[in-house]
Formats: sequence, structure tokens, C-alpha cells
Amino acid sequence: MIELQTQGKVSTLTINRPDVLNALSADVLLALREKILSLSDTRVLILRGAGEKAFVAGADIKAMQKMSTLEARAFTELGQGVIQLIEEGPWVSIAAVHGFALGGGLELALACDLIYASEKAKFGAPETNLGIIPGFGGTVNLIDRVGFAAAMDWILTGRIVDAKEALDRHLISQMISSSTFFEEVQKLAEQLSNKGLYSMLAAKRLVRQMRASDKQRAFLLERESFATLFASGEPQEGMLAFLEKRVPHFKTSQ
Ligand code: CO8
Repeated sequence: MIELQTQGKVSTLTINRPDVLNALSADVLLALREKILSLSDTRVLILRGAGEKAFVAGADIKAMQKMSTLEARAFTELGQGVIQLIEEGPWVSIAAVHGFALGGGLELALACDLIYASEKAKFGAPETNLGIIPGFGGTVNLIDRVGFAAAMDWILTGRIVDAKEALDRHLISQMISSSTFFEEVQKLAEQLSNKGLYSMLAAKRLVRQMRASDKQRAFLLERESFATLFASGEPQEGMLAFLEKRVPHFKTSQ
């Protein structure tokens, strides 16, 4: 489910569920957390997805569709915990995005210090199409990267943007040719891993601290809002519609 490969001081974690475009279930998140906690002597951490099509196409819709409010709260807590481990760990983290990075997949990429994308990468926050909202820190982290206007646009419309637009909007740090993408990312990671550990960590932490002023509160608000939505019926209908490959019919009660 999660593969760990280490070359020198660079570790790569691959999310390997290509049949569901590497969707994140609780089991995947637990396995990811376990692997992250097992890392030692890692200066640069690369996250990537297996298969041709996706980095990660989001949280696992099938697993979420029947969740109760309590289960949704536990799921978002688990996801936010993994996000924070990646953000705060003693390494420079790189999301290597060669395909879809959607919903929770975008949020996983947003947790990384750098997002490198191939020309074929596609990004989006399509949660509202499913009757839900971002729940792995995406609300605050997306605003931090792309600003209010683009974050609001992407979250409310759920539209998918290509690598060029993601570069123009400062979501990604570099766009790299798809033919040599993973080799190039490895090369960049090795260069970063040879720099001084203390200055790199001080720089990374300072840049992060200059961003959202009260991140803990932002994460709490997001978690509560995500979980509460599950009492509205919209998530259940939105995600069932995706699984049944049809348009959702949301019923508003007011
Ligand atoms: N979860 C589960 N299964 C998925 C997911 C997913 N996120 N994405 C794709 N799959 C499955 C499909 O159902 C399909 O399965 P099957 O072969 O059994 O029908 C298989 O992967 C291949 O997908 P497609 O046939 O749909 O491939 P296409 O190339 O036609 O389309 C897309 C690719 C556009 C990426 C399409 O698969 C898609 O729209 N996927 C869903 C994207 C999405 O909505 N992501 C957001 C999910 S919600 C989320 O991430 C919330 C995060 C916050 C959670 C907070 C925690 C509490």
C-alpha cells in the first residue's frame, strides 16, 4: 500500500493503489503515518503516487460514503495528523505530482515544502461536487499558497486545473518535462539533501511560521465543519452519485 525507498539521504514514499488512483482510505493513512514515523536520517522526503494516472485522486470516496459524523471526525483527525507530521518533520518534503492531485491528494501535496509537477499534472479541490469540503488542512493551506481568489474559485467550482495554471497561480514550485520527471525530481532532491541540515531546517520552519498565523485553530475549524456536514445528508448523496456514475441530487431542507 505504501512503499518506502531510500537512496542516500533521500527517502521516497509511494502511495500504491493505482486501481483506485491511489485514493486515501484510513488504512492508507495509517500505513503512511507508520512509514513516516519509521524514517531516520532522511533529509529529503519525496511523496509520489504509483501508476500512470495519479499522484492521489483524493480521499477514498467509497470508504467515506457511509461515514457517520463521528467517523468523519475521526477520519479528518487522522488525515490532518498525517499532514502535520509531513509539515513539521525534520526534512525538506517534495510532492512529485505526475498526474491527478485532487481533493485529499491536493491536500497531501500542499503539506509538502515543494510541489514539483510534470506537464501532465492536474490539480483540483472537487470536494463540493461530492457534498463535502476539504478536510486534510486544505482550506488554510490552499489559501496560503494560491491566495483568496484562486482558493475560493477552486473550492467552490471544483474545477480541475492543469500544471501551467498551477504554476501561474504559484501552487507549484516547478513544472518539469514528463519524460524525465521522476529522474529530475530525484536529482533536485539529492542536491537539497547535500545542503547544511541546520540551515535548511531553520529556513523551512521560518518560512512556514510566516504563513497562517493560527494554524491549529484553522485545522480545528475545518475538522468540525467537515464532520458536521455528515449530518446534512449531502455527503452521502454526493459520494453515492460519484460511485453510481451519475449527477447528484442534493435536497436542501431550508
Ligand atoms: N476514491 C475512491 N475511488 C476513486 C477515487 C477516489 N477519490 N478516484 C477515482 N476512483 C476510482 C474510480 O471510482 C474508478 O473505479 P472503478 O474502476 O471501480 O469505476 C477508478 O478509480 C478509476 O477512476 P475513473 O474511471 O473515474 O478514471 P477517469 O480517468 O475516468 O477519471 C478522475 C479520473 C477525474 C480523477 C475521476 O476518477 C475522479 O473524478 N475521481 C474523484 C476525484 C475526487 O472527487 N476527489 C476528491 C475526493 S473527496 C476528498 O478527497 C476529500 C478530502 C478531505 C477528506 C477529509 C477527511 C475527513
